Amino acid sequence: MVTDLKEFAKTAKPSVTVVGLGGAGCNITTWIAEKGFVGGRIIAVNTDVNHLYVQKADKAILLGEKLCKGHGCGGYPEMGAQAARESLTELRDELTGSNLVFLVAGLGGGTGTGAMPVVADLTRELSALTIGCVTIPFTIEMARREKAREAIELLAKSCDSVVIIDNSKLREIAGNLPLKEALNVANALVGAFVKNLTDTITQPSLVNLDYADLRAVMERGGISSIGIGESDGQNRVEKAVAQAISTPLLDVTDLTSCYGVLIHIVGGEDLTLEEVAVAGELVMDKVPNTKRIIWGAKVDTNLTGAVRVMAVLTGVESPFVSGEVRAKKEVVVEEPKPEPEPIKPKVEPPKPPVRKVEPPKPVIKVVEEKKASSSYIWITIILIIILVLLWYLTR
Ligand SMILES: Nc1nc2c(ncn2[C@@H]2O[C@H](COP(=O)(O)OP(=O)(O)OP(=O)(O)O)[C@@H](O)[C@H]2O)c(=O)[nH]1
Ligand SMILES: [Mg+2]
Repeated sequence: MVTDLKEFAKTAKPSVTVVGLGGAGCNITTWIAEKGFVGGRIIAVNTDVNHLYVQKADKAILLGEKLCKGHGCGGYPEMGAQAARESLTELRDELTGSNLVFLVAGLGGGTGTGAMPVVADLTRELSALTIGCVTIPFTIEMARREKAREAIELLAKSCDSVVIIDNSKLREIAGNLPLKEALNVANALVGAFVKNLTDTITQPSLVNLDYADLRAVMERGGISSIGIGESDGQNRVEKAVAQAISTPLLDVTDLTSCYGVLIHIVGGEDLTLEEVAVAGELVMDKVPNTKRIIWGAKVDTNLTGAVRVMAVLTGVESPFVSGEVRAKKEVVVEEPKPEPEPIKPKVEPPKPPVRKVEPPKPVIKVVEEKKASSSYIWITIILIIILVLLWYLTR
């Protein structure tokens, strides 16, 4: 009987596939492969052959060989979509039988951005729970962000959930890092999300996540935002949860009205079940309007003394996706125009208004001069009268 159950457990395990699409997507799947990925398969997919052949994966697929000739898509998502359609048979062969598919990419280029919606349509057709995991470019990459926004509109329709990390939000958790290091932080975040989730579903963990539970939270979950927090010492769980909830890696309009919440906790060997339960309750307090909450926990011996909490909020509304961010940007672009005006007064003051007042002075002088000249006349007249009187008396 026990043997039967063991056999059954093996076949009942969900089949997980992680697909890295484009340059960033493949960098992330290579990060996962290097950390050791035992719960599923990794497929690296790119139109750029030079980047593809150095990746670590169970399978590599060169997308759109005829269309792109192994040179990439040069930032054109339409070309990425076309390349994916060209390779659809190969993709279908590799993905058939998967229950859970993570599609991973950095949005903003051509291959990942264009190919992901096409591959998502395929995996949904194959009845796999399809979770898109994407990063969106930094705020300074304006044109790329707009491409990313358009792709998310498509992904929201074709994926069950799209977990989004805004590269610009990384500063809040990682500080002002050089670009390459910031991208590595993003890769590690997306990679950890995929790996932790897969581990808790497929490997024995402190608290296992059930594939059916995951499906209940992520299926038709729409846009999802992740928050992470880490702490040690006293009240480490409270502090880690507070941090995870207060710094979502995608701006959300209203945190409290999300559709579902997935909490994942990693701690050292000292992590207790009590702490796991407390973390769940604390998150529930912060998002009171959701009933769909699931959590999993695992022990990582490298983390003794500390806990790391990851909260995934599904079905959120984001100003980035709804276009409010774009609208704000337009205002920002227009704002500088009136700016030169306030500078004018600063330039003008040197015109001394005091000097303008000075000209009346000559008028005053003229009046004084006139007064002086009339008194001279009177003195002369008086002198003449005195002289006449003297002359008369001395005669
Ligand atoms: N998270 C992350 N983002 C990256 C990485 N490398 C590049 N990016 C960003 O991801 C976006 C897409 O870049 P790539 O993945 O190189 O583009 P691609 O999908 O290969 O598309 P093409 O090269 O145009 O065919 C850009 O905005 C990059 O700035 C990376 O290693 N990690
Ligand atoms: Mg590329």
